Amino acid sequence: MPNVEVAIMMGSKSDLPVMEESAKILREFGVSCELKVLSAHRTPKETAAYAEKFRSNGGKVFICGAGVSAALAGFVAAHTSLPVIGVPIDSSPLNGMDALLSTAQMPPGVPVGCVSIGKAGAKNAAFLALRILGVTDKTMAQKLDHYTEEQRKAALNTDLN
Ligand code: RP5
Repeated sequence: MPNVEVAIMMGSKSDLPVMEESAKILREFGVSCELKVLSAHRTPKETAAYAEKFRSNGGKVFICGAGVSAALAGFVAAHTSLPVIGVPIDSSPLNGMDALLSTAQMPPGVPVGCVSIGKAGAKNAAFLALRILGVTDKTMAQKLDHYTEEQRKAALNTDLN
């Protein structure tokens, strides 16, 4: 079995319908990923241990989705120097605005790349992870160029009549 390159973490199983959008895209591009329920608030010790160990197991990028007062991405970023992408989840009465601010507003020196709220954000988290992998993986960079070209052609071929 190949090493897991991208960890997809989420604060609760209730986040899965959003976060599986990241997994679908990574798998389409042939990237091994692992989905885990781990929470900054509910399982802090296990979350820290996972974040600290991931690099030594061959891991390269974290994608972290959480809702409400979303500490997960920031908490993981505090326990690794690998890139961390945060997906704010719209699971609260504030429709994810609380998670957006708590994911994005990190103190200097502990970066989280925050994408947009919900499924669109989860998809872009995967594309951003692929671009990070593409910095050193030429084949991945070519696959992404091909995808961009296909998107361009599809947009230009849109028939509205
Ligand atoms: C957050 O609380 C989770 O990321 C989830 O978005 C939200 C609600 O969790 P559950 O009560 O559904 O487990 O920590």
